[in-house]
Amino acid sequence: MAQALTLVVAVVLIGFISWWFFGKHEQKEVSATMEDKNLQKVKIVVDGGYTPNTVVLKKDVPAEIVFERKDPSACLEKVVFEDFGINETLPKDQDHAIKIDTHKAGEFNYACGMNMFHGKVIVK
Ligand SMILES: [Cu+2]
Repeated sequence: MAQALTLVVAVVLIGFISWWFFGKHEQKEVSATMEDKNLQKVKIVVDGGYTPNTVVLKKDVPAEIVFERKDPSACLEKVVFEDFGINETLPKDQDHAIKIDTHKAGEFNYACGMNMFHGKVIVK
């Protein structure tokens, strides 16, 4: 009986670990949409991480990333784009737009204030 229980616990644990590594952290990539001729926008929901965590912006078109933070933790309160010198506090349950410079193509990482959760902006 104890053995069976151990087995069940092991299976559940393995399931949880694979979900943690392969499920939650799957790379989702979303392209910004044109709001008007001169603005592209993409929304990222902040809730236990960033969804989507990778966004694609068109080069040389002014861009805004709109963060909506649903997560109450202080961990995700800040978002940091090191390459752009951006370090902003995200108000909870509100849309917060951050302008991104798209003059340079490349991949730019962003993270929470403690560098625990990560995302990526691709400009191309
Ligand atoms: Cu954090």
